Amino acid sequence: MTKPIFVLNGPNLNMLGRRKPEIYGTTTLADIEATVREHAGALGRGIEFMQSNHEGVLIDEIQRARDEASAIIINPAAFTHTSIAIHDALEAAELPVIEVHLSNVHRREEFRHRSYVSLQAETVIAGAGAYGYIMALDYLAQR
Ligand code: CA2
Repeated sequence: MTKPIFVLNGPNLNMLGRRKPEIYGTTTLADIEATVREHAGALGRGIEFMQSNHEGVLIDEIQRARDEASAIIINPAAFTHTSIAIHDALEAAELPVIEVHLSNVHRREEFRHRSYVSLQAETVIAGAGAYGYIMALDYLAQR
């Protein structure tokens, strides 16, 4: 049986839909999970979906993915711009990595323009909102 795709979400994404709708929209993370799960099912794939505010917890999941996942879709949130540890964990995972951002980080503050994660990502999707996760699934399905 095909291993699931891990869909990992970083700090503060649990606040989606509750604040900053002008940047991140009104969709909650639970809404995104339901949509992603349904779309993955239609593609005949399973997912494991999680969010953490803690860098080490995300790294533990990336390490688990190495054995238990077929690919990683990750929105590392602010850790995108800071975390060499997440970069190193993704490198060690040796899996296809798709980096997703809800907002177009390149149209925002300078500090969001650098991504350590992109060095390990096969594909980067930014600015498509929650649909970016669906694009990531479709990309993996046709890969
Ligand atoms: O655009 C994205 O998906 C980001 O990864 C979101 C991160 C941000 O630090 C990245 O630069 C780009 C922030 C997620 C925080 O989400 C919130 C949602 C609602 C209210 C407050 C924060």
